Amino acid sequence: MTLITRRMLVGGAAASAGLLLSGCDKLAQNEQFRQILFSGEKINYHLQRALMNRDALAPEFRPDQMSPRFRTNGTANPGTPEYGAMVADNFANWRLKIGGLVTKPLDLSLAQVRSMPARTQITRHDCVEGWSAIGKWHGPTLKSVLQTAGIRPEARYIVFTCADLYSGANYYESVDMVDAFHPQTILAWAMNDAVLSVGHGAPIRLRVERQLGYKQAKYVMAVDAVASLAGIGQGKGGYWEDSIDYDWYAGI
Ligand SMILES: Nc1nc2c(c(=O)[nH]1)N[C@H]1C(S)=C(S)[C@@H](COP(=O)(O)O)O[C@H]1N2
Ligand SMILES: [Mo]
Repeated sequence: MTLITRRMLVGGAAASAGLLLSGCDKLAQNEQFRQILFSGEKINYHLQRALMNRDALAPEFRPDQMSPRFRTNGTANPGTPEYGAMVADNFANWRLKIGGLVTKPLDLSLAQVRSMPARTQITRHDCVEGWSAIGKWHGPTLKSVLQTAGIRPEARYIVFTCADLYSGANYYESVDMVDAFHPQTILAWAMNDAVLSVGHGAPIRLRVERQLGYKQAKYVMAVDAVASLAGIGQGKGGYWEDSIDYDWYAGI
């Protein structure tokens, strides 16, 4: 599969070099072409980076297009005593820690996160398991939070550590700085005009709208800027990437 796809890609790219050079943006926007090109191979990240404008916005929808039902997936409640205690007091003692390669580490209360200037966006969530849903998300941009903390130049990735455990290890995810600073990347504390529910990741979850569902980390407890993903989990940048070899870059 990988070999065939690579051959197809290399052959295709060589054969249509002129086409790629002249109209790669248009081609990359063509849905069928994108599906062939970005069909889940490891090569996908580099190609996608080269061919697509990573700052482009994900489609946003009208309120009447919102899904009547937005299912939960993966963890629907971390179920640990620590998390249970936080739910019991409405996250009054919850703290979001922003650390790693920053000049000014932050320790934010939920009230502080909720008082930051926020973005609202209605987007489609696409899960690899074959379902999608359109929902409304609201929260500060990750960019504004990171700028408050002062990102150091060595930082290359942002790692999100979550409250839920899988076989004793925290669910985690990571993005590069392009996605971290993307205008639609937010730390959502509200969904569909209500405070984020436990099922959907209370009190905050990541929305990184140009990527697939498993990148949308729920129950975020810590946000760390790092120079490398080596030594975090099994080094592949996320729980599913480590455990069942999902692509780290899950661009859509
Ligand atoms: N902490 C955490 N985040 C997670 C998951 C999880 O199990 N734990 N599952 C992921 C997957 S596979 C999907 S599709 C979405 C589901 O988000 P939802 O429950 O709000 O629909 O969350 C993602 N983020
Ligand atoms: Mo998913």
